[in-house]
Amino acid sequence: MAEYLTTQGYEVFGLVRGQRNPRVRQLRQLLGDVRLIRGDLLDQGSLISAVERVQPDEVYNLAAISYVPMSWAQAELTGEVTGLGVLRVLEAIRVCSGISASRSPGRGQIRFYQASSSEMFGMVRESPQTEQTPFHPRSPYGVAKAYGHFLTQNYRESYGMFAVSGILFNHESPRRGAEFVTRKISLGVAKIKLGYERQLRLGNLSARRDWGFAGDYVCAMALMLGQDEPVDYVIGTGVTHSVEDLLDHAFKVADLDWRDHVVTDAAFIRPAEVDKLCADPSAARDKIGWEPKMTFEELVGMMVEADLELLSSGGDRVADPVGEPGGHPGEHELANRAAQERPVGDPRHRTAADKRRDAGDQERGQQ
Ligand code: F7E
Repeated sequence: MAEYLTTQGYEVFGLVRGQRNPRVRQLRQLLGDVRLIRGDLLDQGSLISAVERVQPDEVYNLAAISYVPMSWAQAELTGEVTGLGVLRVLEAIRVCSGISASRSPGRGQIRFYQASSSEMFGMVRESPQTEQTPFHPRSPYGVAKAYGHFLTQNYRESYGMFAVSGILFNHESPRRGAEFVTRKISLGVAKIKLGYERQLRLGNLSARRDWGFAGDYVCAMALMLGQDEPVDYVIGTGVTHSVEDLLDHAFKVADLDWRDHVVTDAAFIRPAEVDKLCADPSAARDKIGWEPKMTFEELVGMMVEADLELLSSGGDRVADPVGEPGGHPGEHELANRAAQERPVGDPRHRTAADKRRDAGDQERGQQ
């Protein structure tokens, strides 16, 4: 997002939380032009100071605990950051702009964008999902996003603020964190192809998602803030694929067959799953002229190629170039817990190739 806004001539400020945040160095390498200021979604005062200091024309709230399984492990924190964090940003804008129930914003008001999520649709009432589809979130993350969504709408209606939500479906790129399934698979393919690993352990392979390219989606966010009226839009491709489809494409890019390497592991099955999501982005196309450019196949190809290149060139940060090495602690904690609970020799650890090898061993043993 910051990269796109910089190319559009914006002066971009990024909020950084904590002391010695390990992402700062990586951010500076990637986006030298972005000016970093301190602030935390858990701290109202810091947000007011940040808005006062920067005096922004536009505020994009993309911050969240965004890894869905983490939201069960730390449900309260997810509510605080992903849900109440939206309230704190809106309040900072409202207070700094001097808006109250009796005083509406004037011209040149700060425009606010909230990153709402297709996870709010959860157990879907209809397919594809539009701006009118009711929400039925299936995780603490989805519930927190629904709170932020309705609050953004409420500040628009209560105070006349230019506040909009983009209901974005899964958006991916080679910069995606290694805990999310697209990147986990592209990295997995690269590691297997280059001989670092033989297996890739995944959860529910039949889940279906509407996966698009993040680079296309950032244009939609900026477009939404550039309109005369604040309106919420669904942003997605309108095409859905299963995790199995994703595996098919990703492994084919490296001339591999996923059935030889993928193990289903109960550690990655969620307490409540969102089975299928598919966007109807026709309102965004008709009203603001937004359309995705990159296809699913191109996206998967790009991600696998990027990870093959990263690992072949000795990239030591194999997990996440803009995140924490080793992926998300939440995922590893869940995986480790399940692995500890599982007996040694559990068949869920075995790939199709392992089973074929075992069958061969058995046959040889019997001869
Ligand atoms: O899972 C299944 C998993 O973690 C996609 C976030 O950006 O998009 C993202 O949420 C699907 C799920 O993304 C593994 O069960 C199978 O059905 O990549 P994901 P997500 O949960 O859809 C929405 C729009 C957001 O707002 C979120 O912030 O893939 N799956 N096996 C797996 N998923 C993961 N992570 N790891 C697996 O091993």
